[in-house]
Amino acid sequence: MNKKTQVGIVGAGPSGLLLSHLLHLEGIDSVVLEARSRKYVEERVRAGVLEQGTVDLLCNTGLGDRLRREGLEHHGIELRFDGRGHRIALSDLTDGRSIWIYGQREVVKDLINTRLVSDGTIHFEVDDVSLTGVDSSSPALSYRKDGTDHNLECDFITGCDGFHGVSRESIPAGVLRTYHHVYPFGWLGILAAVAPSTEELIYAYHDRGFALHSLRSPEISRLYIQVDPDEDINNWPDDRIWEELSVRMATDDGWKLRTGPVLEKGIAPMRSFVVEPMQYGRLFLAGDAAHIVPATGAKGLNLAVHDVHKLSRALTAWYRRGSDEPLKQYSANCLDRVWRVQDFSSFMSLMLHRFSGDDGFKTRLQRAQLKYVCRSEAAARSLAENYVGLPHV
Ligand code: RFL
Ligand code: PHB
Repeated sequence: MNKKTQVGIVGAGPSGLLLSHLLHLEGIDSVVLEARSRKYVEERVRAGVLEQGTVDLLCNTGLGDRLRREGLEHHGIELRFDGRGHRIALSDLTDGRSIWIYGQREVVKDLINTRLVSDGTIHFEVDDVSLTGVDSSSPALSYRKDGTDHNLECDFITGCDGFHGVSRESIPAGVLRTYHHVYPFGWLGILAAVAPSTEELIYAYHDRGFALHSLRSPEISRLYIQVDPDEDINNWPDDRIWEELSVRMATDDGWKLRTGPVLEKGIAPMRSFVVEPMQYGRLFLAGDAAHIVPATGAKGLNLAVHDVHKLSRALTAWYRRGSDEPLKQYSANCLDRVWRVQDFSSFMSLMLHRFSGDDGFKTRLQRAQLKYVCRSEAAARSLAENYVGLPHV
């Protein structure tokens, strides 16, 4: 079957769905193709921290109702090491800016609902998506749905299909420059049905490795521990995870970690990855399809939101005024922020994780860094402004 749309979007993660929504607000038609089921994308447990700028954009584009009601605004985070906690007062250090705890699941559910209420087209469970003619003025997406082959003619294609997607791979060899760094650790993450043992996020540095206490709601906790990147999840029964978390987060004054039923657990690798440019002909890459940051800075989703905001504006300029300058600038504009965020995420990762084989040199540098960030207002302000999201990069 042959069909047409203005913008063909591959992937119904946060980037693809938000782009489709922003384009709709500008009167631009799009079709989203997603390999997985609606249930799968709505239940995938991932990000939890939204920057101020992400929240502002969602609220200003009609996606703020549930976020304002159920999201939790946070004004600080804790760095915990040597048995003591040190608060970084995010809002005091950044003229009142803050972060919000609102799960990626919820963002995705809100986006899917909003698109479907406005008669938006999202095809879930499509197979064999492939891109053709992206270096011409008539690119197309072919795919199979319920056993039928389809061809979708587009003005533009956007690759919002994450790190493992097909869009980036369809760009001829030699066009993209790839930067890839794999960190020598992964994160074992759990979602647990237990009230958080803390009001603010705790990033804990410990001889046995990094640990993080985050949350999703007053009843649901999200916690992580650093593990080897090739660790087998079967080595980690729930009791062992809770025990390890308690040890790594212990304080001298006897702080207690509440435990509860584990609802979900998994291990994620930590990597930094960027392709340059984020465009080839009429194909534009956004979000994890173009870049990955280690989760220690809580930035991947926020970066994806920034990309598609820029892309929606550039596409709007093309459709409204016939101007292709913003599209030409898209990649360079995004990459400025991508590299700022890579640097911040790398800084947080190198400061907080244990590196095997360290003879003590790295550990001493890490302690010096942690103490500096906690004692110097200038250093704390730098961490805070990056964590809440720099408004103008
Ligand atoms: P996604 O979410 O990977 O969505 C891509 C979608 O494309 C689909 N797809 C295809 N569809 C059709 N055909 C194909 N051939 C396809 N191939 C793939 C996939 O099924 C999927 O639905 O990318 P997107 O939209 O760019 O969004 C990026 C974010 O998901 C990601 O950056 C964040 O989750 C990163 N992240 C965090 N970001 C934050 O801003 N704050 C956080 O607190 C935060 N915590 C995290 C995180 C990522 C983590 N992991 C799992 C690495 C915590 C963790 C543990
Ligand atoms: C999360 O809540 O999933 C989360 C929080 C902070 C991070 C990464 C993930 O740095």
